[in-house]
Amino acid sequence: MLYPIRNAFRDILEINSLWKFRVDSEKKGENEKWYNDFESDIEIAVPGSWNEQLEELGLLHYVGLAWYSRKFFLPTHFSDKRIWLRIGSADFSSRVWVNGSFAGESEFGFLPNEMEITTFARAGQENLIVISVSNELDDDSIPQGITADHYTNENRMREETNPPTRFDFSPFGGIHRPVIVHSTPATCIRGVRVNTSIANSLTGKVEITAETDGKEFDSFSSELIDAKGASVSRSSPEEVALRTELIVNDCHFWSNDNPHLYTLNVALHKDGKTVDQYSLKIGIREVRIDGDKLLLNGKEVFLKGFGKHEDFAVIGRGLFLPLVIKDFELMKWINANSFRTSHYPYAEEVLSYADNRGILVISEAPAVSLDFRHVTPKTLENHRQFVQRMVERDYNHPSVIIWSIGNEPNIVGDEGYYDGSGRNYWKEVFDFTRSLDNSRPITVPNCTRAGLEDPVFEFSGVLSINRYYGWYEYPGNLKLAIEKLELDMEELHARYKKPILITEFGADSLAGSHSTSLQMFTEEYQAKLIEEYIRCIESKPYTIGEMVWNFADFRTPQHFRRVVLNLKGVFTRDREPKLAAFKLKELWNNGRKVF
Ligand code: GCB
Repeated sequence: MLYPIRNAFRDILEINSLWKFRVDSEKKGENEKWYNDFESDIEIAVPGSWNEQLEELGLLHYVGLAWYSRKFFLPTHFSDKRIWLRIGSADFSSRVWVNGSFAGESEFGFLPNEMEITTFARAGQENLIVISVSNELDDDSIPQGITADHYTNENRMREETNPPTRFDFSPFGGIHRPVIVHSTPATCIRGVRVNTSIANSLTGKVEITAETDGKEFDSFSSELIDAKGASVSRSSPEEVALRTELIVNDCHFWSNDNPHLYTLNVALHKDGKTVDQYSLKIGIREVRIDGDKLLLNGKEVFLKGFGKHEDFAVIGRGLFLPLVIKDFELMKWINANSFRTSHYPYAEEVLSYADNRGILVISEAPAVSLDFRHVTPKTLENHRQFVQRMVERDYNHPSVIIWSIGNEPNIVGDEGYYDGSGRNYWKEVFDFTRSLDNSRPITVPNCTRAGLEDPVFEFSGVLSINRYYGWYEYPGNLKLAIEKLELDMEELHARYKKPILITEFGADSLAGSHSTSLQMFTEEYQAKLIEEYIRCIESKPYTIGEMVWNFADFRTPQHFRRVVLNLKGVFTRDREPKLAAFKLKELWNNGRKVF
């Protein structure tokens, strides 16, 4: 799936800003044909979640259906083109109508919903887009949903959150990423996949595969352009196959220290004329696990970073570019080199920026806290489809070095998970992911409750663990916490002989709260816990990284253990540094291991 671009053959029109909005808690909109437009005097900004924007209308914790509508003028020059509509993400599911005709739907939040609208759209006229968005989830969806009844029936009332979720982040609803109408020629490039490798220390290899729609072409070409605009390698335009290999001499490989990007131009030709062209930035690099090491271009890399969230005041989960810039500046400031897109794929704009800035990314599918007592064949099917779409979307980003295809399965600690059903499930999802991409390691972070018997370890290339000793277990007791952490790491490594990544560890701290003793919730306790974890993690030769939970405080569903936000951020929600941020900056100085 390609990000829309503008060039001599393609155009884009962003349909963001203010949309008309209406809540449909009774789900009557389709019967009443709201897709032909509906009455409302409420407006909402796109991208952005409805929760905090429209809190005063009672939407802070709203889970249900809502409708968006927007009129827009489609320029006349779109008339001889194919026209597409792409919603960067509408969470968690959406249905779309253009000028009253049903155009498409998606059950996959956090990913683009793209559809062809050539037959519905009217160039040179005003058009109407209506989108219904729901943030409801169920047993079949990825992530899975939960209801208040589940908690009661399972006698887990003390775990109940409001709204009920299986995860610890707000189930924000809304259109969260840009809505773009774009055009392509009748015969067009619809997919490009790039595999890069190092032929020798001076030479890079780029294998390109393209997918097209339409038959009106007789050749395909590709060309790599360097930062100065000079051509560094090109295929012969006679190439009919949609597959080609380019060799780059004097190659500048992409790495976190030197995130060198080339522009790849691919084109279709007919009778000697170009009929479509697509361009994207690529980085030439190789990722590999060798024994207990993670290698980038053959050199060991140790991940120092965070689990993050797409979360900010008012805009909620909406893409907010100033925040993307700020977060990357803060990651550079603190000497981090990586982050995990916990617990869902982030906006493509974020990944492109990571490519530019040389920040390494673990891209995650939102199969968070799967409860195997409620997993259905449809859950598995949705999980596979989700991974397929995520891999397709993010494949070409050099920054993406690891796939995480879930997080903390069996957080409820159910025995049934170990009877082979959990293993079969994960085998299938891992095998499937590997069949889509065998160039990157695949992992699933494990939680303490699922234990070291968790079947995800058998299939993971990197063993990822989330540990909260010193917080949820052994609160306030850092000595015991570190002993437990060390035991887990040693046993895990002895059993599986694979590298270990600590994908989560941390403590809540209330900015401004201090103590001279070890006292939970103070900035000192958070900083000390992080420092002790890092000392232990870095003392082990088989660890490949440490990711602090979390980069910034973030909003969660209501629960007695959360004071509005999860406070494990080393930055506050508005990005002010806590004590732990200064500690990390010092510990991560120059990207060297300090212990
Ligand atoms: C976890 C989860 C994460 C939570 C975190 C916490 O294990 O993966 O989503 O936010 O713990 O703070 O409890």
